[in-house]
Amino acid sequence: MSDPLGRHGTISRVTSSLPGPLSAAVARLVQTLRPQVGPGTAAGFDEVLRRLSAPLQVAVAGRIKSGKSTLVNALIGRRVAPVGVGECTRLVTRFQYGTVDRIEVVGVDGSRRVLPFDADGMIPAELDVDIETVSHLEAYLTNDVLRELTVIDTPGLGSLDSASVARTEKLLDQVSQDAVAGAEAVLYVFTQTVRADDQETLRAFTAATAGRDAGPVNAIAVLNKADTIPPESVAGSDGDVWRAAAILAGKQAATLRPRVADVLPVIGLLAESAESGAFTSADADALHALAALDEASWQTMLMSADLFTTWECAVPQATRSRLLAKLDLYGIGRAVEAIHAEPGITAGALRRVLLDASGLADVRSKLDGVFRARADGIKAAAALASVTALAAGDPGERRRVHDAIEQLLGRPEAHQLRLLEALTLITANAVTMPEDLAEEVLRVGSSGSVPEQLGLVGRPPHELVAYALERAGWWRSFASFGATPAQSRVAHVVHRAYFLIWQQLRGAGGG
Ligand SMILES: Nc1nc2c(ncn2[C@@H]2O[C@H](COP(=O)(O)OP(=O)(O)OP(=O)(O)O)[C@@H](O)[C@H]2O)c(=O)[nH]1
Ligand SMILES: [Mg+2]
Repeated sequence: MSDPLGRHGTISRVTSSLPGPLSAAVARLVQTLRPQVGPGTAAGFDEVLRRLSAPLQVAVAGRIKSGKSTLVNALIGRRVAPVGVGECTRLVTRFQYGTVDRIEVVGVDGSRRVLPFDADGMIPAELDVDIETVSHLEAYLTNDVLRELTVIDTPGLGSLDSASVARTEKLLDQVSQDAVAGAEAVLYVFTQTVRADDQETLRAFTAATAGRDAGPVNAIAVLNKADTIPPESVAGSDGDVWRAAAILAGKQAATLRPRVADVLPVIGLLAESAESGAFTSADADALHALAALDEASWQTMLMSADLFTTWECAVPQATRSRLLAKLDLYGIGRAVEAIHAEPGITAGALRRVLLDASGLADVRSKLDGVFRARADGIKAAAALASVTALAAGDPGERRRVHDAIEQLLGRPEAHQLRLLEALTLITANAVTMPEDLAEEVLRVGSSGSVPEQLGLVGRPPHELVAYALERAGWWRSFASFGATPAQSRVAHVVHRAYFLIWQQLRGAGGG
């Protein structure tokens, strides 16, 4: 059955483009409720419906100059987001799929004006209008990545000396909350050290975007600019930059979990240059010329960017500056190493080496695994949160929405949404649990694969069945004895999750 959560065809116009059955069920709920609410709430509902059928919206967030726009370009595979300086880096830009490439400047008054790309095909760094009158930019691109993800590039959050959530929210207010309000997932960009207040920023940002907290289901972080980490500063790195980055990323993940699913090291600059066509055969030729230098000169040049550009050598300084801007020292070093290992290497193969060195492939597969694969649940949960918020002002509407949602969540097929809700309560610390139990809830709630949910990957089916049943029983007794009322609500949800898993496994012939 293509529509497992309800009647066929009732909202086929909307469901045809929905990411899955949970979103379809929520869309149906919203449509059923729509005639029963006032015009203001109804308009909000229409927006929720529109968002449900749009691609998953991922905001790229982080501190100022952490490399967010560079990473956006790498992901889209085109240098289109302005990088470095210019007023457009202070604006929210939404990159979405469109059949004709275009940029629109959206005014705070809702007006829209088409803006031409600059000569390099990028969003111009400066607008010829008063920036105060601009809400955000919308870029439509014919691009396969954007068919399934809308990417929202955000201006960097400044340093928050007092870790004040209120200030962060104010900052976001200035840069148009509207444009990021639809974000359903977050890709958080860090550089070398997670400062204590970054956790606050993460919380503030997600609170101000989706109106929900970030968690392992809808947030991923990257440790960007991995190439700039001095490996000697990281114990266990053996002088290797990438190993140092992996170690730091692992530590950050431990600090940030469960607010993010994972922290992955990446070199956004290399990824951008390799993926966007910025790395040219002329660049490859210049690298070949550098590879021919004597070893002593070469080692000296690699010591700093200044030495690299000013040292006497046959390659013109302007060419060296260009390489530095595209690859930085680490990328240049890696490319020259590759040429030494294989003198006949082609420009295409060299680009491949740089792409592999960037770590982008892992980021992409994480995005796929965490966001795309779960877009249905993420979008449905975000929509329910929006609907609840929209109806909160009117007691009658609030009750009707609440009852309808309860009815929906009571159905076995929609239980995943209840689980996502429980997960959010725990990651946001709204309900505290002993650590091992919290871990278990996270495991059950943040994966779509039964063996992963049970923590029994690779085990035989009968073990899975027995374990699901045992844990179902355990959580039921915990819910009744020993749990606080808040814990008990979560425990009932977890109990039912195990029970449904057990039923599903038995149905599949596992027991
Ligand atoms: N070495 C190195 N430089 C990088 C990397 N990623 C980005 N950069 C550089 O960092 C600078 C800032 O990059 P942006 O992408 O503009 O950063 P941003 O976070 O979008 O900045 P704002 O939007 O102004 O907050 C640029 O000069 C990039 O070339 C990286 O992985 N390694
Ligand atoms: Mg930027």
